[in-house]
Amino acid sequence: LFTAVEMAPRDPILGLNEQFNADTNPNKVNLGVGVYFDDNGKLPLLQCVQAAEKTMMEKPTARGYLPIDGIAAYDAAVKGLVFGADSEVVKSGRVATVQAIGGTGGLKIGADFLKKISPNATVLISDPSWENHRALFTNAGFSVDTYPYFDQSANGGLGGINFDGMLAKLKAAAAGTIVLLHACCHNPTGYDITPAQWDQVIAVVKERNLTAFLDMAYQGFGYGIAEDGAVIAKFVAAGLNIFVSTSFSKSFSLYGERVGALSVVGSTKEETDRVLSQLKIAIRTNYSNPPTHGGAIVAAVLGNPELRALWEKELGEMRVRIKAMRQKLVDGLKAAGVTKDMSFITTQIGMFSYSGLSKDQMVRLRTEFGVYGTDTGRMCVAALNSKNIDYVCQAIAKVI
Ligand code: PLP
Ligand code: TYF
Repeated sequence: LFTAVEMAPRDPILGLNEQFNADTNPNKVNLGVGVYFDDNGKLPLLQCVQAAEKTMMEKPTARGYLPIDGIAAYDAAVKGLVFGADSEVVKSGRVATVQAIGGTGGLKIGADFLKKISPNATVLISDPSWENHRALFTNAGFSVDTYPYFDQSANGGLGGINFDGMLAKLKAAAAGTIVLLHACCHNPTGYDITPAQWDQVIAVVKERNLTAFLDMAYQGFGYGIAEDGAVIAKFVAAGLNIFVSTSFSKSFSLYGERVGALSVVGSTKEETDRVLSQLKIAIRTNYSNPPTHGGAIVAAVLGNPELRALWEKELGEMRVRIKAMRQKLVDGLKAAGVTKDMSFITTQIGMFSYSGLSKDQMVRLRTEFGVYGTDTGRMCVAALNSKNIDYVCQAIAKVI
């Protein structure tokens, strides 16, 4: 049965983790995987999460099956975060939100539903994108192509967004094409388009009758919850039927709990109810219904004004710390003798920086210094801290 089974390639990012764990260099630094660590290099357990769990443990509940679409209070809270609780689109019942197994689960449920209603559509992802985007939509049966996004030759070789190329590709796309967009904090580059550029993208999506699928894995890591959500409101204001996947892996530091969601905007409540019924079929045929614990934590935090304020404070601290590390990286590289202008690192946003380093340089960083980033030059700046920053700057300076 298995004689012809080929060995699958390792996930390039998760594979790096294994290599990092096996590295005996005492100074090693993992800037590979997109995970936020605090200034002590520890994965945080947020206070708001601890408080919610404490209350939950004081009144333990039995673990029956959840509804197929998850905890109702959770889904309502997601709608509030993504669209605004008082928004017309939510109040009129035009948003179908289902709890999902992480942001990945939200993408997969959306992909399976789309395959049913638009079986021949092509999916366009950014070049480059989170590699799982391609794999996931390919696995759901779509052919996946890319739109230009990052251009290393832009800004005199420092790198930047090829917006003209992106827009031209979208303009040339066939009606019905599914366009996967990073709502904020683009992974892997760290470059987001401007609000004015979003307006142009939205105009093309509308004019060409494309289907926008917004991946929102980092809401709150750009400029704030509401600020990062503003792009969604723009799509809604344009009257578009959109898909939005949400992840709380990073924003609640709940990676292993697998808490996410998918939201779909319909044209009327009646249409949205039909869409919801189909999303439930997709869930049922994948894993029946979601797990309880992570969703219950997020619902408890978002449903309690004090805990919600605490969460926004803690999320804000993560955001501010990442920005401070970006500045320290720029300053540290300069102090370490790098003459190239690296200030683009502070114009990038979110957890990642496309550093512009070559594959050879990234391999040297890893093998000679134990500093792990991806071969593409991506570094997770959210894993830098006041203890490892100098070492990382020295190492980068030596390979540049
Ligand atoms: N989308 C993007 C752009 C991501 O970077 C990630 C990161 O993990 C995900 C989706 C998946 O999120 P989750 O871990 O919640 O499945
Ligand atoms: O891009 C990252 O590093 C994160 C984590 O298959 C991740 O999004 C990486 C690879 C993967 C799943 C999650």
